[in-house]
Amino acid sequence: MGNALGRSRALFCRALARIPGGVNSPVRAWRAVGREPLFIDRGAGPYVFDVDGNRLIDYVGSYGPAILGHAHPAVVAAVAEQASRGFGYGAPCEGEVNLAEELSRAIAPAEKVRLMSSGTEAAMTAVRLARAATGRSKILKFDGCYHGHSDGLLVRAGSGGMTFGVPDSAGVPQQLAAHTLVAPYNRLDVVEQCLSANRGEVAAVIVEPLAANMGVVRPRAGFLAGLSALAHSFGALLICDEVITGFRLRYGAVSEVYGAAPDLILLGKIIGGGLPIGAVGGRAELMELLAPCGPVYQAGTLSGNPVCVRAGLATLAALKRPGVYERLEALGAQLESGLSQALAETRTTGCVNRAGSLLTLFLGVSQVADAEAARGADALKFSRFFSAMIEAGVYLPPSQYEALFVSLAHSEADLAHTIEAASRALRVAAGG
Ligand code: KE4
Repeated sequence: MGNALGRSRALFCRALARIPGGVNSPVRAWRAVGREPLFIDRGAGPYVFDVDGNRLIDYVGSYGPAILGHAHPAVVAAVAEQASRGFGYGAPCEGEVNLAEELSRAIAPAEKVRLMSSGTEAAMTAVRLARAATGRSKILKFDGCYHGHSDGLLVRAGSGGMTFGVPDSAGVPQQLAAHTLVAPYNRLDVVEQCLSANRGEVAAVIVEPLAANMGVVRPRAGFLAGLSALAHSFGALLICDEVITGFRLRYGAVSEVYGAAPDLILLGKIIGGGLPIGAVGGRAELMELLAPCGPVYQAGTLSGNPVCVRAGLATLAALKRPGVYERLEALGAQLESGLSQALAETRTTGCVNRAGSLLTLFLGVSQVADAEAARGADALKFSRFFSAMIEAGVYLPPSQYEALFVSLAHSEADLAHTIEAASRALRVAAGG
């Protein structure tokens, strides 16, 4: 990066005076990589520009929503047009119906959909629905999976929970955490033991069908199909959290591709095109437990916001075009291959876990199939690697436990630059 970081530094000082940690979401503080964060001024396609004018190839992508790249003209136009008619009315609007219909068309299990403003709300709502539907209290989640920051799900959580080593947040009463069971990802045997030991008490199993909050970890063959069968055999619902994977790997959900039969599906990020959104989808009999038709209360001032749903609809329209997911797969494969080659050339211990345009470069470990293995990664080496990549104009997620997001706007040349920078950065990280 050519320009000094004066403005970012000054803004961070001001931010620290008024915002806890200087950020509105912990991972943005860059504490895991031991640097002060950059303040971003704007995004355009695959790039972000910091407030000091440095251009970086962006693999954070707002942590998933920017699958088209930043400021896609069709999305900007849809947002501007809707905004010109007001920002929200506290009343239903056509866009909400259009988005709900489109999500139901794309995701068969989502016979009905409730929109809200975040993935956290979606997970909270799904858990409440499952508890109401089954009359049970316990939830089984997986170590390293992240489902937002609602109390009961901040147990052995991924994402920031792993980044900051606080998988069990303060402020969550033990009595509440006791309702949350935790099993290692990809371990059906442990799931069966948990469900047997808590027979008749587990309302739902909640899972990221493809984990992306302990870094990317793929489900083993048969894991999700087996999980569905196990959950249902014990009378529990299956909740698939597709806040990241929904419309990321295909036009729809990934659960069904992996053999899962979810009762409820969580969505977010991409379906809002970068504006605040979350959604729960499921069969009508379950979803109609929600107020005003049923006894499960759930609400939100900005749920289904007209501007947000228009951004989502414009994004989905662009993703529906032929060849989109083949392109994302090809870009992801190019980056995976290049990073793997960089590891080999620099004789660095590490591995690349990828699914489509989602990937994580783990350093210091040769294989990662669950959170315990991910915790064995070399976080110090990753922080050195991250810094060297920033200096080379490549903006990775500032944590070993986040995924890189490749967008449709990234070019082969952007990836080639990234791969070349990674070779150099791996040498720097090794102290070479
Ligand atoms: P939000 O409440 O942040 O909209 O969504 C929570 C959530 C739910 N489920 C999954 C699978 C998620 O990945 C997330 C949020 N993802 C993180 C990144 N790993 C958001 C980044 C942040 O917390 O700043």
